[in-house]
Amino acid sequence: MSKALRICPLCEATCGLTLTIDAGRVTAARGDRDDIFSRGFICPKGAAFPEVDGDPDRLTGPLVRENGALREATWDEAFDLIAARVRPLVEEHGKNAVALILGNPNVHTVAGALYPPLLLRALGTRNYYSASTVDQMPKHVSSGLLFGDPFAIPVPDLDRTDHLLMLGANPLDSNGSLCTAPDFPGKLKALQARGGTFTVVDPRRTRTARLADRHLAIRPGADALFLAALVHTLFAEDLVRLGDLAEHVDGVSELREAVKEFTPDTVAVACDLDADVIRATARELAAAPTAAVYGRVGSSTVEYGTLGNWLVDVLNVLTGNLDRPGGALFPHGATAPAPRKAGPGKGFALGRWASRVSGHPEAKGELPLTALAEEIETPGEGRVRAVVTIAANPVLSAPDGRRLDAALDTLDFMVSVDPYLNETTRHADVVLPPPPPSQSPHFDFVFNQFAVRNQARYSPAVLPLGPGRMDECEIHARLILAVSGMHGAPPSAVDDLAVATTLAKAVADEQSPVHGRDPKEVTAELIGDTGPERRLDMMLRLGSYGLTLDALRAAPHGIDLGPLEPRLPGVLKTRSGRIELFPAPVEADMPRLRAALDAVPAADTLQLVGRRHLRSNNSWMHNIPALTGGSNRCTLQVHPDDAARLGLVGGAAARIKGEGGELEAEVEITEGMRPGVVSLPHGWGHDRPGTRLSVAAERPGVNVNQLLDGSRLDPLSGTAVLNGFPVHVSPAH
Ligand SMILES: Nc1nc2c(c(=O)[nH]1)N[C@H]1C(S)=C(S)[C@@H](COP(=O)(O)OP(=O)(O)OC[C@H]3O[C@@H](n4cnc5c(=O)[nH]c(N)nc54)[C@H](O)[C@@H]3O)O[C@H]1N2
Ligand SMILES: Nc1nc2c(c(=O)[nH]1)N[C@H]1C(S)=C(S)[C@@H](COP(=O)(O)OP(=O)(O)OC[C@H]3O[C@@H](n4cnc5c(=O)[nH]c(N)nc54)[C@H](O)[C@@H]3O)O[C@H]1N2
Ligand code: SF4
Ligand SMILES: [Mo]
Repeated sequence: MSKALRICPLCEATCGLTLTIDAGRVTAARGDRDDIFSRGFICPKGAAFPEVDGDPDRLTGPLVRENGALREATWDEAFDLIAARVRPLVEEHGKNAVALILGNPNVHTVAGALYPPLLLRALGTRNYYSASTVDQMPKHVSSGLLFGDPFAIPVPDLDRTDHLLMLGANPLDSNGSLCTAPDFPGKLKALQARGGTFTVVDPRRTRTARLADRHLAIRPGADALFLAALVHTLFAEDLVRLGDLAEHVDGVSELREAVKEFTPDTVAVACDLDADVIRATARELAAAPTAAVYGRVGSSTVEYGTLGNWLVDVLNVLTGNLDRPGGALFPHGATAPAPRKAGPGKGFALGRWASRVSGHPEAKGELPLTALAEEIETPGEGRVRAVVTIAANPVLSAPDGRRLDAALDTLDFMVSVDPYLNETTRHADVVLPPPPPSQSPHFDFVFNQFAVRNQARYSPAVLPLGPGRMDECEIHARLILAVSGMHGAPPSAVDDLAVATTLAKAVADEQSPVHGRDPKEVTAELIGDTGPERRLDMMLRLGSYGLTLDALRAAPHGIDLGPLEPRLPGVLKTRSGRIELFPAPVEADMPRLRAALDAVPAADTLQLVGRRHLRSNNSWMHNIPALTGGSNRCTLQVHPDDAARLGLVGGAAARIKGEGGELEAEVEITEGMRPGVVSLPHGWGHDRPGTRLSVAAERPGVNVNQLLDGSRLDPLSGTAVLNGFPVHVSPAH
């Protein structure tokens, strides 16, 4: 028996785990008390790491389709088939004939951070989709417009703030998102213990809302109106205090004009909040010595997602809290390049191209996931004929899964990099399964950039690759070679090319620590046993902390790089070199928000919102007995008044009807729901044939996204509306 350290890849909190290894298997997981960031915190998902890792339904080797059925194959057979099928398709129908779809776990793997950008470049397709357009794309667009960089996302300084205003987030169940903070619940309690307060805005009385000092049960979809009224109040009551930010901000007076009609009184009906409560919220925010406004999924996947996300940071700016300790700061990850010199940047462009069928503008190079089905179905030049999915299950995670399910069935060719045969990957012609996390190294390229403390931790693989296994980095590298006409070249060629390209730029960059040096000489200094390790080493060396892979290896519990620090104006890449507080695309979307002032949901409909459960993660953890026991979780939560009015009985089935279809789910009556709102979680609906999810199939649940037809989205970001959409509910007979 031995112990090994491993960063948990199961949510954004990135806790350090101590794993027990026995007879070549992981048998137990505990929180690593010496981890410099998570200090021993663990949740039930992390504790179930051994079961997640050892799930017998995980695929053990590649599958290829032959005569309509998937069969086991060798890695060579699998990549030979990809090379033989993809190039001819591209040559005949053009680059856009292949679509790339990236799912959530790519941000939780080394492979997912290092290779998809290269794969996208190799494919050269505009048909690029990801989980971002069912999640946080509004934040990227907002940051792109405000700061010129879609990845410049400020996070609340949880450890030091005096006041937190949190919208559409439930970190007691999700453990936080775009705010990497192991033990988020503990940090909220510590905030209160030091005399601070926090407010939760959520139509449900969540566990987080119950802990909060104030809970505002807003009407779903109304966050942007509420936030606009807070901005209005700051101006009206002379509470705007830019402080040191003043010299970096443009557009304050235009903004003031734009929010003129969004008074607390005018938004009160649409938000269903008392105008005095809105004013009090604004005053509290302004009065706090330091404060941060933070919004997540429930304020992102809504009709006015980009405007809401923009207003969150507008409030951080107007209260002088952006970029100051205790406010909302820009983290600086260990592999982020050294800051550039202040001054005008390239800016952020939206809508550089549009989707073929519906003309949806691109955002950050992506098209809306909700538009994928029509791009496969609709004949004509540029039609999607082949799909590559990596760690994605859009049949359950995107609107109208039945339509996408049917569309995937018509493809000429499909490849999935995924450990499971699930609702999406069952359509693939080739499935390339990565090894379980215990056999993969880990580094949080993405989440370090959203962490509440700057730090760096590296976990080498805790177990050697099992027989017939291929590291996920090698899978990605071989896939890139297979689709780019370099099939058969060594996978190291991909890493070598990535290093050469990066260093060529770095030596020419005056801000880089390797400026002016010979790239060959820098390359020779890189250490690491594998291509991805050398790339990590390179990125650490190009970062600001002078770190190397050796330094990380010598500190198995991590290296603390200190609290977040002010980074303005270095992070700004807008054309003006300043914070553009009222950007043109936002201005153009304001009339839509004005129209919402008078919009109140139809009396005979309910509004549906989602929710998350601590023991689950999107669609892919319903196959783990340790995480799925107990009562049914895929229930429709209903307020007692609505249940009485509609004749719904707890424990009995309800019929839910939406624009995209109908479902039946068990009713759960709870005071925690806002009247007029019902909640059904996502990621369920594991009842399709041809999957290999034996545990999940026993209690399949229903796919909430079938209630949507895919037509509702936030126009600026292409993000699907998954919260606050209309449904009809009745007893099922
Ligand atoms: N246990 C667990 N953890 C997870 C995940 C999981 O599935 N399970 N998923 C991970 C992923 S991919 C993500 S993105 C994060 C998400 O993390 P969070 O953003 O914290 O997501 P949720 O827990 O879904 O909380 C969203 C809240 O928004 C509320 N809401 C719905 N509509 C509205 C609205 O219009 N306005 C407001 N103000 N609130 C609204 C919902 O009631 C819900 O409580 O969690 C991650 N962590
Ligand atoms: N109605 C509604 N819909 C939602 C949401 C909601 O709140 N409400 N939330 C949305 C959000 S925030 C998100 S992020 C999306 C998620 O949408 P997706 O990313 O499409 O869904 P996941 O369930 O996270 O699927 C992850 C896939 O990755 C695979 N996987 C797991 N580990 C690995 C690995 O190490 N390597 C590889 N290659 N694959 C792996 C799993 O088997 C699974 O197939 O769902 C969105 N959909
Ligand atoms: S909070 Fe997230 S990272 Fe931490 S143990 Fe749980 S699932 Fe893993
Ligand atoms: Mo997500």
